[in-house]
Amino acid sequence: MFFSGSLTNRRKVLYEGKAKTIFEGPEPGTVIQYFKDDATAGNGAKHDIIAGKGVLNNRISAHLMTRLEGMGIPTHFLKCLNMREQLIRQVEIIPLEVVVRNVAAGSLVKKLGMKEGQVLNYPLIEFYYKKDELNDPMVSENHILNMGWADPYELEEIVSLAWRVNDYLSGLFSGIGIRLVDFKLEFGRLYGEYDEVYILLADEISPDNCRLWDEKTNEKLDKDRFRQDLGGLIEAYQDIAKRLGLIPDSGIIQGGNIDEQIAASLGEIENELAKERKLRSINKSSPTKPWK
Ligand code: ADP
Ligand code: AIR
Ligand code: ASP
Repeated sequence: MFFSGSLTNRRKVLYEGKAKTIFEGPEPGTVIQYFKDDATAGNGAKHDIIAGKGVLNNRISAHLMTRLEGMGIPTHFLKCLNMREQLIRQVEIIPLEVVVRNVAAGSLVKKLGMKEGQVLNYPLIEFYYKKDELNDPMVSENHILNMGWADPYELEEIVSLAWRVNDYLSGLFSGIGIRLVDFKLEFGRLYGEYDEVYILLADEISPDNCRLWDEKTNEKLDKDRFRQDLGGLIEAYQDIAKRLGLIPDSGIIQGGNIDEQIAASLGEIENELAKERKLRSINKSSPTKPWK
């Protein structure tokens, strides 16, 4: 049996999202993030269930958040509980989607008539107001301050963290033959003992919210495979997991259902996970990280 047993059956749902469910956590200040197999696009207009997607996103996001944390970027991630769930710090989500782009694609191409694949002169940051009813409209820094979605200090911190995430992840993906075209981040507020605010990277970082192209072939290895009906989404996500070293090169272990196959393959590198946890506990004891 590959699953340590879902903890979520007995827990209260705090929020039912399109791709994830947030459950009450075991301790105050924590919640459980459950990764579903639902794939949506166009704010839910297009929907499908893609078996195994949640397992892969849970693992990929846990890995990337751990690596970012290792670089001193504060994140909400605490630990993986099982193949679909992770324990995270509960934060007050800042209602912004922070998009960083290195290469023109997606809505930038549509909006400005650029050629897909055109390398930008330098990375571009964009903000969208996170509001499904309004279709997440693009907003300026001025809107953010004017509406009070974040204060100037918070915004400065968000921008600085977004650049650092881009620098680090661009290098990490380049090392495995992948171009980080663009991605979307969410941030949240964690209140300290004296009501001081720490900004943490929240939500997920996975092929659901990054555009990842093979450096040599430009093959799309992300959710655009679903958005553009290209097929082969799971194979693409598995390729990312494999290149990140989360699935052995020999591939997915056969037998059982797709969850079990992916879980078994990921289980083979349990040692690596243990190493990551050790790294995290060292980081946690660091006095330079007051949010821990
Ligand atoms: P959506 O809300 O767009 O349908 P998801 O299906 O990904 O998105 O749902 C996950 C929800 O959980 C998102 O609304 C996200 O803002 C929120 N969230 C992510 N991380 C945290 C966190 N650490 N604390 C509280 N909420 C979070
Ligand atoms: N994104 C934006 N909203 C939801 C998501 N997942 C991500 C996309 C893409 C980047 O933000 O996955 O990586 C820019 O998206 P777009 O559609 O504005 O080009
Ligand atoms: N996340 C949005 C949706 O689920 C937009 C997208 O990813 O295309 O509809």
